[in-house]
Amino acid sequence: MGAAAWAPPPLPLRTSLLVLFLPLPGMPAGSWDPAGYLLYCPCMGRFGNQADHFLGSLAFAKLLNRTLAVPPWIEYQHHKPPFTNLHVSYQKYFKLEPLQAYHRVISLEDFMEKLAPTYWPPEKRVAYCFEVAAQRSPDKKTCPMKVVPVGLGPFHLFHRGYSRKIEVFAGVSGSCLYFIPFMPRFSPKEHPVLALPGAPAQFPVLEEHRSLQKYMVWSDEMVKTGEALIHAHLIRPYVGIHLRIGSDWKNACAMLKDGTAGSHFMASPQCVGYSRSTASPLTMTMCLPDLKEIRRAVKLWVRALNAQSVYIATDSESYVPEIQQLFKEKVKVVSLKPEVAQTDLYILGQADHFIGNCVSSFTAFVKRERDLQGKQSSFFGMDKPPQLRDEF
Ligand SMILES: Nc1nc2c(ncn2[C@@H]2O[C@H](COP(=O)(O)OP(=O)(O)O)[C@@H](O)[C@H]2O)c(=O)[nH]1
Ligand SMILES: *[C@@H]1O[C@H](CO)[C@@H](O)[C@H](O)[C@H]1NC(C)=O
Ligand SMILES: [Mg+2]
Repeated sequence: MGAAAWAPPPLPLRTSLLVLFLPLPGMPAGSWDPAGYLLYCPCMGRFGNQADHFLGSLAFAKLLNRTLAVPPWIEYQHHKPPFTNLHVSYQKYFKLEPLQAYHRVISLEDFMEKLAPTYWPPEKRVAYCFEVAAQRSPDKKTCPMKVVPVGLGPFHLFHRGYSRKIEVFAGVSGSCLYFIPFMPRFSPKEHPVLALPGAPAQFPVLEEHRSLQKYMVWSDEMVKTGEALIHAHLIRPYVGIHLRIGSDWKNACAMLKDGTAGSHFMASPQCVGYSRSTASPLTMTMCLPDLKEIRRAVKLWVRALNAQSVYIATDSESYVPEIQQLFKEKVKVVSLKPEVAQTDLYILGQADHFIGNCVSSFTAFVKRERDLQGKQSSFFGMDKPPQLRDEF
C-alpha cells in the first residue's frame, strides 16, 4: 500500500521518485551493463499469460543481477488485417521508468537498436535452448521451430537461425527453479546475453511475485483514455465484471468436468489459494459462470455497494440486456468492447467492486492491481476470496 499503489504521489514525493528512476550512477543510458542481460520471448499465451510471465522474469533478472530487456507484448491478430502477430511496445500500456525502482531494465527495442549492434553482433549471438525441447529435434541438438519461434519479427531476435551457436541446457521451459543450478555455468563474462526462447518464469505467477505488479504503472495515454471513458459512461459507485465465456474458454473449462484438473487450473490459485493441500474446490461455475450465476453475483454486489452503474468487460457476449433487466432503469449497465483489451483492464481496475473469473489470467491482472491498492474484488462462484500472501 501507500506509494506502492502508484496513485499519483504528492509533489515532494514525486521529486524523490524521479531521483529513484534516474539511471543508476555509473550506468549512463546506452552503456553496456557488465553484469549482463536477460532476454526472453513472451511466447506463451495472450496478455494475461504474458503479464504473469513478465513478473516472474523481472524477479528472475533481479536474482541473476542481469538487466532485463523488456520485450514487447505479442498480440495475435489472426482474425483481421494484417493477420500476423503484432509486437506492441511495453510502453504503449505501461511506463518503463517505474520498473527501475525494482531492477535495471531496458526495452528490448532499445537493446536491439542501441546496444546489440556494438556489443552483441550477430556472430556473437547464442540461442539458449531448453534440453527437453532440443531432444525433440531430429539431431537432438537443435532448437525446434516451435521453441525458437519467429516471435519477435521486427527484431529478428527469436528468429530461427538468428544465432550461430546453440547452447543447450538442462532446464525446463517455464520453471525458473530448474534454471538456478545451471546459472554459474552462465557467467556474464562468457555469456553476456542470455536470450531465452520462453520466459524463465512460471504460470501462473508465483504468489511472492504478485506484488511486483506495483511497478507496472499505466502509461499516461492509457490513464487518459480510461479516465475519459469512465467519466463519460459510468456513475460511481460502479461494479466492474469480467465475463470470460467465449468458445475457447468453454473448451478449457470442459477439462474440469472429468475432475482430473484439480483445484489448480490455470490462474485459479488466485482464488482457491496457492497451497495445493489447502486449496478450496474449483467448481464449474467458477470457471464458466452461467447467466444465472452472473445475475446473482452482480445483483449481490450492486445491492451491497448501492452501485449506480455496472461495467461489463467480455471476451464475447456482454449480456447487457439480461443484466439491465435486473435493475429496471435504476442502474446503468455499460459494455464498451474497446478495441484495445487493456482499456477494459484499466476500467475494471478502477471499479468500486470487481467480480472476476478465477481461472482467467486476464482477471488476475486486475485482481493483483486492486489487491495492491486495497480495492475489493470477488469471483463468480466465490463471493469471499481468501487473502493471498503478498509482499507489500
Ligand atoms: N477486451 C477484452 N478482451 C478480453 C476479455 N477477456 C478476454 N479477452 C481477450 O482474450 C485474451 C485472453 O487471454 P489471456 O489474457 O491470456 O487470459 P486468459 O486466457 O483468460 O487466462 C485477452 O488477452 C484478451 O485479448 C475482456 O473482458 N475484454
Ligand atoms: C549487479 O550489477 C550491477 C550493474 O552491473 C553492479 O554494479 C553490481 O555490483 C552487481 N551486484 C552484484 C552483487 O554482483
Ligand atoms: Mg490465455
